[in-house]
Amino acid sequence: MHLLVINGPNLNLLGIREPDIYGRGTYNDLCRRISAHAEACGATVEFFQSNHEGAIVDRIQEAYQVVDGIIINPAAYTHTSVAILDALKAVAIPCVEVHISDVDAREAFRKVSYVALVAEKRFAGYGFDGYLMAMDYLIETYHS
Ligand code: CA2
Repeated sequence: MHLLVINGPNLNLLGIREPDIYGRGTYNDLCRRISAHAEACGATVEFFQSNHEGAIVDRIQEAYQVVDGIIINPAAYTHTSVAILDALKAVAIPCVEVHISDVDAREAFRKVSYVALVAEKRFAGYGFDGYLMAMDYLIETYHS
């Protein structure tokens, strides 16, 4: 199974600020943990991080007929982006939404998620483990 992990704006700054909310691990630490888990599961994984909505839309479109599952933390675009929602709908690739923090326990605006309208599952508030849980879900559900 070939998976794409997409991270949205400012997640490249993980470990630099707000460790009480997002932990002390860096973006590279996150990618290393996901890669190790993918290898243990016999899956392959590629990573994409961008601070730009259109770049994320482009990357989702490029995944069409190439990628078997998408794990996405759209960060702030979770709460605003119809464009990312539409791209995920268009490619029709099984998709799981991940948030490091428990978005439902924070400000009211973080309770809104456009991506939730297309994602099959959401893991929020589990820190980096949420990405691994998303991977397990996709492998259990779609690996034949
Ligand atoms: O909890 C999550 O994973 C979020 O997607 C993170 C987003 C936030 O806008 C969402 O509501 C929830 C923000 C990511 C910002 O990442 C930072 C990393 C280091 C320092 C500051 C921000």
